[in-house]
Amino acid sequence: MSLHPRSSEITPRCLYEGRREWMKRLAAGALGTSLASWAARDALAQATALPGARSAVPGAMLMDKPTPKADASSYNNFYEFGTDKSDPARNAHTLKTRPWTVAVEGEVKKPKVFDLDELLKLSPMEERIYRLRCVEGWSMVIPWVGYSLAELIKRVEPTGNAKFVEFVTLADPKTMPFVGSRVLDWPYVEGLRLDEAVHPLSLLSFGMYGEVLPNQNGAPVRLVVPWKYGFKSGKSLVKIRFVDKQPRTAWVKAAAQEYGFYSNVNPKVDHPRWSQATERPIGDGGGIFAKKKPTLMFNGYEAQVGQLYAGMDLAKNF
Ligand SMILES: Nc1nc2c(c(=O)[nH]1)N[C@H]1C(S)=C(S)[C@@H](COP(=O)(O)O)O[C@H]1N2
Ligand SMILES: [Mo]
Repeated sequence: MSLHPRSSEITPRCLYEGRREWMKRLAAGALGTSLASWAARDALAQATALPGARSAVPGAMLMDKPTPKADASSYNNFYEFGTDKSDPARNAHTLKTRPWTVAVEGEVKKPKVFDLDELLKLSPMEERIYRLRCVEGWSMVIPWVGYSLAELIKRVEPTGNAKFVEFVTLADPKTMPFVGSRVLDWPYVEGLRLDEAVHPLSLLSFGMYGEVLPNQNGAPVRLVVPWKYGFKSGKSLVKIRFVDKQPRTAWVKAAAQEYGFYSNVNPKVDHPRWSQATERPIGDGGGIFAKKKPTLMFNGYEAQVGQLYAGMDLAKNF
């Protein structure tokens, strides 16, 4: 018998014998060295749990069946790690998510650099089942864990000059292989109007499926703005800046005629190169043959956010 069983050999036995039985067996047996690494791995697995209480925010608990976790963590957009959907899952293990700080600054009375542990304790964790709809036409339903961004915003007290909020992703060429490539102007910057940012549905997220975020989904902290196209939800945030002018976001800089500042999900306003009327749910083996379904105004969150855009021409302010 090998002293170093691969995890592919351990896992099935674990499953049919029960983990506890198997751990006892390992402890009693002659597998000392592999026990140490297995125990370390087990501790790591436990450290990733991040439960959240069912959210009471109106609209936060979508009734749709969640996308399988394996799909949500292997089909990603995170250009810092490559432009292929499978690149982030393959490459993002190099991202170092601790220690981690988020600087909250600009037009606020109480600017502050928050340590990740402080942020994790700032407000109770909630689970929210949101649809995330990519501008490319695919969508997922994900149980996120986090709390309203408004909880953080009220701590720093925006001044009267704060009209917009800028969200800045880490840009570390040593751990992010595509930072330095010319696909986008780094760091990745996104932005919201202040009233959008303080809307209770705007989620500062630390986890999904009851666990801390996988790196490829934007660990250790990201935004999820469910009524906007996916790219508005910046990942791996290191800075949140309150400003008086509409920020120049990474996608506006890359192609302003294709990706507007607002980017609200809208089936009636097409992308210049394709329709936005339908979407393809990812997962359940559907792949590229999955049946398309109609895209909903504001991604289905119209009752909650529609009034933010009253009187605006959404074809012009796309
Ligand atoms: N920093 C950063 N954030 C990002 C992106 C990115 O490339 N870099 N891609 C965006 C896009 S286009 C989408 S659709 C979502 C995807 O999130 P997910 O991989 O967790 O589903 O992340 C958004 N946030
Ligand atoms: Mo996207």
